[in-house]
Amino acid sequence: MSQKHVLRRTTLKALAVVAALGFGFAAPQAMAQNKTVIRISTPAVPEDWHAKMWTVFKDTLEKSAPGEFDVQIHLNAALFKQGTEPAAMARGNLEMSAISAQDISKIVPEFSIFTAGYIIRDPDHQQKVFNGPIGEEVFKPVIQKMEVTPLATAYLGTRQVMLREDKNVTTPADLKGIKLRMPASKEWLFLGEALGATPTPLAFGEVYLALKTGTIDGQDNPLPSARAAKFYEVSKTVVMTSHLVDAIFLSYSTKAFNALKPEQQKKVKEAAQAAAKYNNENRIKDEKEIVDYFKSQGLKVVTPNVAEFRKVVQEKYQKSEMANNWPKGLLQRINDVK
Ligand code: KDO
Repeated sequence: MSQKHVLRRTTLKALAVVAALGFGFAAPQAMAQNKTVIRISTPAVPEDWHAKMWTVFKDTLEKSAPGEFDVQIHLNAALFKQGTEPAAMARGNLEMSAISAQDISKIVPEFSIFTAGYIIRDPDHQQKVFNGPIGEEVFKPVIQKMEVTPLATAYLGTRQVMLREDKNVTTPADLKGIKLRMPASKEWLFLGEALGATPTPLAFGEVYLALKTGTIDGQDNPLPSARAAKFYEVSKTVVMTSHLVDAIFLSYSTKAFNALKPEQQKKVKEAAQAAAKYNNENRIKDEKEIVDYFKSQGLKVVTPNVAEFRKVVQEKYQKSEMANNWPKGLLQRINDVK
């Protein structure tokens, strides 16, 4: 073979490699460009139902809208710190998250009615309230003022108090002086105070260590979340206060949602509802069996005087500044939902 020939073949080979490489890089980029990216951030730990539900969301959407979306799930508050998700969504840095009533109340004060203890009776009551006319009405200012669009209501569970020491608790008076960790916002801290404790703000991800070292005396969470985050390993008592039938709202950045085609909006909403349904069913089932699990782990499970807790907590809320923001008649309407 002549030198000229060898050179030509080498050049052709090199061109082929460059072309292949070029394609290699270009193809995924083009794919990503065609897909709408949905970034999801949540402080939920992987074993918890409201973390797993996002995989249901992703799978459902992949089936109903194949190749249209690139759903990216970030657990453990790895992308955004707990409580900062709504602002990130409003700025367009995040498409989805499951936000709390406490997050919403910061911008929509009338929503604080749903942060009050002993208002929502049970998961069924919660779903009826948020999926009915009340939900439609209270979500309107959320969409307008917060620029996030709630798509489905997930039952986070019924919150119970857990303590690192062995203690008998009957009434709120027994929680006096207890450093009870609450998420860091004034609505959460008020709930801790209403329960009779000394509320201490801390992010969810820091609770395990704080219980272990004794920086805090206890925390409140639904029991499935306490199991998923292994809080039972560093607790001795569960007090079944059942003080908050908690919800989180699977929400989409309004700007990003409005940029979707109507049929995509419908599919995204359906996927969010499928995710919430998966979470709700599993969590409700879990809550029925979980007390036995905690007992098997050596924890003492105490049933306090719930009627007394309810009375004390409700009185504190009724007298609070927060209650001034509650729309007239809404409490009665919530109570009337059967
Ligand atoms: C918590 O920090 O106690 C809490 O239960 C508050 C909820 O609103 C929600 O943020 C939840 O944590 C996280 O999703 C972790 O389970």
